[in-house]
Amino acid sequence: MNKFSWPCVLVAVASFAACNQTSGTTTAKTAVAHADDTVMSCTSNLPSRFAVNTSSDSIVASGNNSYEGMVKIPGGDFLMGAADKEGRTDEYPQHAVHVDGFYMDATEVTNAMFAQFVKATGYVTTAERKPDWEELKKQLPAGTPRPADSLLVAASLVFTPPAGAVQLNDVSQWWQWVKGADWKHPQGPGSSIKGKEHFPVVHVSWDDAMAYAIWAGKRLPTEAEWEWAARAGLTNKPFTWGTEPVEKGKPKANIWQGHFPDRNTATDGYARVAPVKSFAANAYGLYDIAGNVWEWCSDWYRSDSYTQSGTKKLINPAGPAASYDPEEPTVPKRVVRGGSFLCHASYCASYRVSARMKTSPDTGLEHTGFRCVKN
Ligand SMILES: [Ca+2]
Repeated sequence: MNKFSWPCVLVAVASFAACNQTSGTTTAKTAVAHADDTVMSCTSNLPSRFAVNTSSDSIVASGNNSYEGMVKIPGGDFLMGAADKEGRTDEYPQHAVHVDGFYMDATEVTNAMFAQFVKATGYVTTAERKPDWEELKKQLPAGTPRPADSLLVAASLVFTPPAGAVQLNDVSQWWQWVKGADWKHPQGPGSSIKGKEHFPVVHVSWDDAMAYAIWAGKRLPTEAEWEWAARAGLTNKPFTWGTEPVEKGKPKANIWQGHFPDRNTATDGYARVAPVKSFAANAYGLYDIAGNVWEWCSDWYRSDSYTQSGTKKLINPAGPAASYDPEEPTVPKRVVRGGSFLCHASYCASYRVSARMKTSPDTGLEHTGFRCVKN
C-alpha cells in the first residue's frame, strides 16, 4: 500500500477533501509540496490521469427508456446558494434560478446497477487503467522525472484513518493511493463488494459516471438541478430535511461522528459507505442526497460562477464554459455535491444543500459516487 503520490489525483483529493469552512488553499498547497517531495510537481497543467481515452465515445445507449427507480422532480424557481452565513465563499451570492422538471434517481447508483452496465459494455473504469507514462509526460513540465513503477499502476484513493489526531491541512494523513483499489475492491485487494449490491458504487471518475449515464439513457444532473432537488420544495433551508441540526434527533444521513479523521463513533450506524435507503428520503423521495457519497454533477466548477451570474434569473443553467479554481488554476474540475460519510460538522459540513465541492474528472475516491437524471 503506497502513500498516494500520483500528482493529478493528489491535487484533486487535496481540493476535494479540503472542505473546511474557510478555504482549501492551505491543504492543497501542503499536499502539492508533499508531492514535490515524492514524485513530481503538481503545478503543471493537469495530465489526463491515465492518458488514454476515458471518454464515453464507444458507449452505446442500452435503449432502456424505463423510469424505474426514479422520482419526478417538479420544475420551479429558487434562490441558489447559501441563505445563511454558514457557506463557503463559493456559495455566494444567492441568485435566482429556474429549472424545468425532470426525473432523478431516487438513490445513488448502486454496485448492482453499475455491474449491469459493465457486464453489458465491458467498460473499464479509470481506476482500473494503468497510467501510460509516455502519454502522461507530454502534459507535464519538461524534465519531470518518471515516477517509480510502483506508482504507475492501476490504483485509487482509499480512506485510511490515522491512529491519532492529525493536522487537518494534510489530506495525505488519511488518503492512500492503493494499488488494486477500484469499484469492485473499495478498500483494495482483499476487499470486495460481495453482499454490497445495494451500496453506492464508489471509485468512479466523472468519465465513468458519464459513460454509465449514456448507457442508461440518462445524464448527470446540472449543479442547479441537484441543488433544487436537494432543497425539495423548502425555501432557504440549510438542509434537505429542513433546519434541525444534523446531530439532533435521529440520524438523518450517513456522515462522520466523533473526531475527524481518527475516531469515528459511527453513531449513525455506518463508519464507511451505507447501503442506499438507510436513512429517510427527503420530501421529493430522494435518499442519501446528503452524506454517504459525493455525487458528480455535469457542470465545470468555477469558484466565482455565482458572482458572475448577474441579477437576471438563470433558466436551466448548465454551469460555466470552463473550469477555474483559483486554488488550483491549472486543474480542470467538475462539481460534486452532497458530502459523504467523511463529512463532520466541525470540518466539512457539506451535507448542507448549498455546499459545493470540486475534483478533477479523472479522479475517483472511496467516497465518490453519483446518481442520474432524465428529462
Ligand atoms: Ca457514518
